[in-house]
Amino acid sequence: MKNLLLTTAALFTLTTAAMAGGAHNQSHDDDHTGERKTIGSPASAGQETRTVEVAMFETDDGHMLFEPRSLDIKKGEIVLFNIVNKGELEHEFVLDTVGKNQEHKASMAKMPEMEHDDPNSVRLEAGETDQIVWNFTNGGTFEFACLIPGHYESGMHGDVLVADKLPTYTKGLIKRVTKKGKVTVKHGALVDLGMSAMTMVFRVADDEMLGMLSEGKEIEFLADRVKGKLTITKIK
Ligand SMILES: [Cu+2]
Repeated sequence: MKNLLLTTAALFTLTTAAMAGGAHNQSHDDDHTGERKTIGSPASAGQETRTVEVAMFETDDGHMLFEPRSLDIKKGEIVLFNIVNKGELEHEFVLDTVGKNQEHKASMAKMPEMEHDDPNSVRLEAGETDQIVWNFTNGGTFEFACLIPGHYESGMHGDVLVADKLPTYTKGLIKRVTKKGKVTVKHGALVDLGMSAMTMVFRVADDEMLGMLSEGKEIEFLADRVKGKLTITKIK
């Protein structure tokens, strides 16, 4: 999964990055690939071309999550995020490159009381809501995350794919799940792979995804060939 995303990201980082919002412009625009890229720039309410509702919450089994778990955004879209903290703890929503989130997370670990006030992030007490409006001017794979110590590790992060052409999700019904990480899915046409509707065995990207799958569940998914095996890489 990670490798696949990094490859995808590399394809889209050819554009020279515009200035990002946020207070860290001068210092660390480079991510670990050494290329300059940013997630885009702030915009104002009213300019949005799409609205996305984001919920933050804790689960009974000790996870902390965002809903949706990931996002696909068309390059050039201006997105208004309506963010609500449905949990009992304080949470944040920080939209940035994976590299910058890692840096930011490291400084938060040293100084947990540190609070940012950047246009690409909000920090909300239980029950609070707020908005971010963001212009996704650059293609790539970015991230939203909560960087309060321990929260990222508990599940509070998701991929943001920004691309000219978004992948086509396929609907499927799970017929069988094996412990070895294979799932049998009765699915519609896999448009991007040029395959018609049928029932087929797939690998899954990781254990986290395997845990989300069960017999009889209906999913919308992306699949690709990973190391020669048809693999479910993403679930909506
Ligand atoms: Cu959090």
